[in-house]
Amino acid sequence: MNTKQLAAEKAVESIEEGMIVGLGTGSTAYFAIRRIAERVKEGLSIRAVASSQHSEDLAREWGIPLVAFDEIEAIDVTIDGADEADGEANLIKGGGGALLREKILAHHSRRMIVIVDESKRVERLGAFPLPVEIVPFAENLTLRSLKELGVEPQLRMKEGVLFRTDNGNLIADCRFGSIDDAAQLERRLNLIPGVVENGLFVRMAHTVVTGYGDGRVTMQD
Ligand code: DER
Repeated sequence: MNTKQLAAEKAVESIEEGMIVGLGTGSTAYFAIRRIAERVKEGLSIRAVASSQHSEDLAREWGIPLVAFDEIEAIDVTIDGADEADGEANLIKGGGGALLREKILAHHSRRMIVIVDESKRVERLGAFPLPVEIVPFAENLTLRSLKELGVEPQLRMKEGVLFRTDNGNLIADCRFGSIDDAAQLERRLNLIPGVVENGLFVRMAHTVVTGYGDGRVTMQD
């Protein structure tokens, strides 16, 4: 079993009967969704909401019951991956381009469980370029505001064209390098008109599950 699958399947053990479950996005979340579908087939009764069209499609394909957002008050547990996780469970997310919907699910979740392999565990956030979601309107001006923070934002491309999120927005990947104060940076970014959201998840994760190459898996609350 690979390290992402190790972490994912350990996290899915936390799902209980009757829960509303938030489905993350990415290759690690893929294993969690697959294991959730197995448990549903074994009789687990849950309903799910998805953080991306791709994850929603997987849930439908694999038979996980979905529920509309306007039918729920909150999410009991969200299981999602990350690009980086520091010792305080602060995260950089958005490598898969789903950060806005992922952050919405995380915010409304009683418990957010992050699933990573050991390569994602860092002392300090920032080696991974920070994804920033911006609206496709006057984006050159928004990019200029980002540059004033000392970075060279790169609009994300996919198959030779500008990448669009499920929300029709653009992603600017910003190499801040080592981030000293993630909370302050998150606030500064979101104050820029044109910035919709960014990939800093500060004090949002309750549990980090890590899979290691030697077969170990740890769960830190
Ligand atoms: O886009 C995201 O935030 C994803 O969770 C992502 O960053 C983690 O993706 P991975 O599990 O494919 O490494």
